[in-house]
Amino acid sequence: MTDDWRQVADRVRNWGRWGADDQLGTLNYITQEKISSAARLARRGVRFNLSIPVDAYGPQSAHGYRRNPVHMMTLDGGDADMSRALETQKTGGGAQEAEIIELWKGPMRYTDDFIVMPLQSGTQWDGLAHVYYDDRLYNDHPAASVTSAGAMRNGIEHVGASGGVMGRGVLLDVARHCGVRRLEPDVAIGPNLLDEVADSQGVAIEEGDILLIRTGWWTHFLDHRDGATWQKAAPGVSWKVAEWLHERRVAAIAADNIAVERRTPEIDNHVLLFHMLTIRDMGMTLGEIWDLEALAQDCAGDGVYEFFLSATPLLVTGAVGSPVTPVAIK
Ligand code: UVW
Repeated sequence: MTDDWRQVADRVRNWGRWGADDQLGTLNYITQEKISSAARLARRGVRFNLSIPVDAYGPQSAHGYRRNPVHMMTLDGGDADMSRALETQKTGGGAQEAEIIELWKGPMRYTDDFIVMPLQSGTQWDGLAHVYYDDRLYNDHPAASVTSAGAMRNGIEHVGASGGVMGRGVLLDVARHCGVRRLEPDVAIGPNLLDEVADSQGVAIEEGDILLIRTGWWTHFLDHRDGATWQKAAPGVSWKVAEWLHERRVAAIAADNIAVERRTPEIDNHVLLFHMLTIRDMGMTLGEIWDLEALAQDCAGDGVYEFFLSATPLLVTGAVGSPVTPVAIK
């Protein structure tokens, strides 16, 4: 039934659950106690950086409004003589030019750079202002509260300002459980399969967990460097997993694909249904394009699928998402 999902939406909707002013959603499940017990999961002190590289060679190529990051130098090692050049040229640059000349009078030299990137281009969190339907965002705010000056409600900065995202991370390695390097294109992972993977890994999902789902799909990008196919054919979770997460009071979910969920719609004309239910109804942030390969290898080696996870977004005021460098510590 094409409208079944609306009944699920009614059941999983968390609006008002943490108050009318709440802008954190299911991250509220991560309590102080949860963080303190999660810290004890860093037993061996081994770290796994779950970010893909931030550079021009990432997976963005499917649509024009998302490009790979552009990194540019504003001062490089060849600029060592800049103060002399500025003094000679007398370009009339005013106070700023005078300051540069002053800074470079002694032997100290430095380099500087900047980056231009869509916040959604690489390893990221989708914030609670990122997705809406029927004109409403999480906690019943109008879509128009995301203005040309940024999100007036549900901006990603509230996540960072709250202390950030950290706690017990649990990896469900679906690809390994299915005995494949990566799932086939367009596979939808349902709740039963997630239960099966958790059982076979001997790990229980607890309230406040940050769940990482490995489809193995990142290896498709590494093998082919074809962002368009990687995005469009991505396997991922089924929209039915939203209610499963809701029942378990999971705090957040992330995956090694473009959208956590299967990219092609399971119901005609309902693209990104899981996004609608999780971000807009439940108030759950989604982590996308995470590289779970090295972590998964280690978990398969020692059979331990839980760890301390730290993944705090940037405090970009009014942003609807943020790049992140998630780190898992076992
Ligand atoms: C959409 O595709 C709408 O967003 P994202 O890829 O950030 O989940």
